[in-house]
Amino acid sequence: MEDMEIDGTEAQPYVLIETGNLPITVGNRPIYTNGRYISKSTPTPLKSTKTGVVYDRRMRYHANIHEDEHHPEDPSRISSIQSMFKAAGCLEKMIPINAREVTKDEVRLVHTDEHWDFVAKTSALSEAQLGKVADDYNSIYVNKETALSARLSCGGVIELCKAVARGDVTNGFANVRPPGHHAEINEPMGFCFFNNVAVAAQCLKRDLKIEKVFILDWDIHHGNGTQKAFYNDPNVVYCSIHRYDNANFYPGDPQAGHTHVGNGPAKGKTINIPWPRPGMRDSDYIYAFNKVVMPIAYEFDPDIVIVSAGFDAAEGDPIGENHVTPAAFGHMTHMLKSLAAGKLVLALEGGYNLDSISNSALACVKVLLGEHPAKLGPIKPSQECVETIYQVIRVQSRYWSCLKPIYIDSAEEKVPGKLVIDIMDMVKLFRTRYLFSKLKMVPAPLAPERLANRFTDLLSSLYNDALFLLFSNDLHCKDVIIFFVHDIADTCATSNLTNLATSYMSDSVYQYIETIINQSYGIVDVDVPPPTNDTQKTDLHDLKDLLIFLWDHFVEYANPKKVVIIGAGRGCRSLMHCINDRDTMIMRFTACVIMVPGNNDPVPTIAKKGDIVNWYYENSLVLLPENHSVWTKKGVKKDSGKCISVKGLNNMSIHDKLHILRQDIIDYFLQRLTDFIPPRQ
Ligand code: OKP
Ligand code: ZN
Repeated sequence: MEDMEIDGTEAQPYVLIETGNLPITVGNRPIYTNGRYISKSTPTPLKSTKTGVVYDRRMRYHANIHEDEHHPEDPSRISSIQSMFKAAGCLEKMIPINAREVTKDEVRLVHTDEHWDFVAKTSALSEAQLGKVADDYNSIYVNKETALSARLSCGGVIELCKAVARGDVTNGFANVRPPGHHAEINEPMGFCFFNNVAVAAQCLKRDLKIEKVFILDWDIHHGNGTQKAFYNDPNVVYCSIHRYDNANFYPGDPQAGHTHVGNGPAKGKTINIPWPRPGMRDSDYIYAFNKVVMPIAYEFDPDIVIVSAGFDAAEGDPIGENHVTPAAFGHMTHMLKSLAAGKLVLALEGGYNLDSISNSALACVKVLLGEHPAKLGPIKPSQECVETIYQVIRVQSRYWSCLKPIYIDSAEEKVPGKLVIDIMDMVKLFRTRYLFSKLKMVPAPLAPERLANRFTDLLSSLYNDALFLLFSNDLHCKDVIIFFVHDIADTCATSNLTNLATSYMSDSVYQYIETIINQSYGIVDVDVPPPTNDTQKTDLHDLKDLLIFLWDHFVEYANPKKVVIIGAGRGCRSLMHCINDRDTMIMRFTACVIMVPGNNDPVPTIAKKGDIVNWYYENSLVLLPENHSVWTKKGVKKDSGKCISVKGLNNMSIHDKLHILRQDIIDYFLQRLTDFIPPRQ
């Protein structure tokens, strides 16, 4: 019966083979005839992995014409990587794939005709003209060989991608330069001429009928060119992890922010993971992979994965200032290998420390060849990482169902009859109830009619959604009011809430509130939400207006004898605006100001001249970690207040700092309150 079925459905010849006890399978079922198994004539051996490598020394010809000044995008980048492959014994295990010059026809899949002509013509220019061309564009240099090198770099990536797509090799590494991901449709930029990866992806679609391409860009810089090339293309995902610094890091464009997600049918097919500061580590990258990159990649289910593999996020890179180790690059490669049946291409982009890029590239290639990645320590993402990923998931969960169970954010998801609550809302709700029952705190009594018109919008968005205000319920009969502006309880940041049984909420702010209430002081407590989008600056501006409003209508209006102002984290900046704006009244009533700024926030300063500067210096306490950037300056100016360097605060979250500093802060303001002589009323 079984035989019949097989013979009837399959045209290939079968042979009978002696099998002993081996279970031979055909079409997933062992076939048995007369004591022997039957199988296809060529029993296919387990397919072994083949790894391709592209290298051509002519890509070294593109070099800076000013030989005396060293340029980071140096020819020796690719030769030192290649020597490393050789020295480690990897080169002989890889299959060389020849680079060839990209054709105009291929380049035109991404770039304009003019761009092709422009690059081609550079080889005929004089030295002076070459220098001028370089000056005309954003961060490039050109020599007579640039066009050749750029064409080989792009053609090399195409050839490797095609070899992988066809199955000639399983995966591979394109050791190429100049890089490509900044190259725009019509101009070179950021050391790049042709967008190697973008052109290769288009070639795969056109020539090999590949449908879906996943591009992961782990270069420290955002690949503006690649993002643009596929911004409307639903079949190509562009996912980039990059240093952003609020659009201050190269290429310095808000397009690299997490709210840029693609257009039209391609919404969600651009995924930006923008780090807000330098110094990101293995844990941050692995966390981004675990939470965003891999879930989306599985859901997208690509036919091939191409990595814009710059190594300028590596430990030791002079430009990137991140700390990714070879082990983490190996792990990221390993994870990506699990997609697209292993079809994976790594194409070099940036990376400017020769040792770092060689070691990192080697770690990747070893994994491509089948080695296991080296061990990594436990994954402890930084607070900035968790906040960034939270924002990315909030935005991307509209387009990727794999992210939805974690954060359900948009109104249309709140199906009637289904109970769906944002975790942040739960935390706020809990705090409201807890603080109410324990300490008789009440949510801000901000009835809309009491608000000037301009705050109605602000509060309906902030108050209900993110900003969180609590007041002690009898503010108007308090002699002392504490005006406390701090970051929202960053509970969820440490417990990722993947397992509720082992997740805890701890709230260092609570300890302060408890002390304040026990002293029967009044409190106006403002929880500043994490920034929610690229317009952080506007948010803070609004917050400043709100703080001034709270000062006028609650603190000053309650007519206390003494006030203490405490700012922590993001709140410090807006609080300082408020102090600058209400300086006269604040000087009259305030016994002291305590500031605990965030690690990467500048120390807020008094903007005015005159009395307020001296007053602030004498009546403030600004608590900073020893490694805060303010200490690298010559002397801290008076307008920054009384800055104190505190041991043991380095790199600590606001939450932990408040916890550790609690006794000192409380002792300080209690003492100041005792010493303060209120103005006669
Ligand atoms: C290329 B790749 C100008 C700085 C210019 C250019 C960096 C290009 C990086 N103020 N920096 O993405 O590594
Ligand atoms: Zn880069």
